[in-house]
Amino acid sequence: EYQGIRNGVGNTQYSGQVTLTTTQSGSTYTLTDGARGGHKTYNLNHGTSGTGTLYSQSGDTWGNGSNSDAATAGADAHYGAALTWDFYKSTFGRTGIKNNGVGAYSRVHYGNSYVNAFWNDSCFCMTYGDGSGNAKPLTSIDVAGHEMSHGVTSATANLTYSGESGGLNEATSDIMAAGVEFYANNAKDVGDYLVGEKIDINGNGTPLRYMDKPSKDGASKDNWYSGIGGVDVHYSSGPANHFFYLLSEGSGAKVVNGVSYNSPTADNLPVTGIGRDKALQIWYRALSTKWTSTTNYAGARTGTLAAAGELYGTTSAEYKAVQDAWAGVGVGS
Ligand code: ASN
Ligand code: ZN
Repeated sequence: EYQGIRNGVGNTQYSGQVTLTTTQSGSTYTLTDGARGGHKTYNLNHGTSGTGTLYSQSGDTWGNGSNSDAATAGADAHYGAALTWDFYKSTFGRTGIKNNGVGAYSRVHYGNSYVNAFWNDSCFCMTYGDGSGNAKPLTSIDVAGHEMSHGVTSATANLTYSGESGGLNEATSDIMAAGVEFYANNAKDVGDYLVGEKIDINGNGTPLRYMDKPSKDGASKDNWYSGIGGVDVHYSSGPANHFFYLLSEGSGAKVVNGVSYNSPTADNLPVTGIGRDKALQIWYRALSTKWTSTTNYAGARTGTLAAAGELYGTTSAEYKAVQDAWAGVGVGS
């Protein structure tokens, strides 16, 4: 019987109609991505353990764009995983989370009314809740990119998930999530420096996090201070997210893809952005070749400066922008 890689159709909740890479085996199709290390997508059907069941059906069109069809979340998760794979491959030449060509797997419909998503190194898998109340399913592009990037961080610097290194770990996931969302270039979910804006977790349309001015969420820190290691890693990520925004777009007011930002600096000095593509290269090079599990904010600064020096030279505008952006968030001199 025929067996092979297919281009199916996904009717997603967040990205509209997209192509999904699937696998046909005889008359059955599954959400198995043979073009991306065999990444599979499973339906937990409200369970909280094991894999549930691999999405499997007789046709190759998945979901109806809303949560009324259990395959819609599967389509979004499968698409998000493919985008994340493609982003890392095309941006950094990284093939898979461990850079070994091997896919992971996603699980959707975790538990009941679960308003979160998470990566787990033990199962090497991603899990998404359905949300609750105002909060929609957690299967948006940026959440997929955020969670899978936790796996990349584990496989590289392995930043310990507490203290300042934990904030850098979280920021890495937010930064790469923004990278994935811009890379996707999807008109229904445009690239932005916001995290989780499609989930509506607050019920008023605001995102989970803002990279231009992290304190807009009411809890994240804009700038480094002695003692920031004592706050939740999703808030101590603030200075690093802010650094990345400043390095990419510069300080002050700016509109990107129709979204308005206004990024202040701790030292009230301006930062001239070098563009997101270069900022991503600097961050990834530091993550994958400079940092270790105990890297703190001071170490993040020296690591990104070393990376910028190698990529662009120590007398470059890029190197100076890294210095200025860290000073702009209160790190170093
Ligand atoms: N969604 C959360 C995160 O990836 C789960 C957690 O708290 N680790 O940050
Ligand atoms: Zn995270």
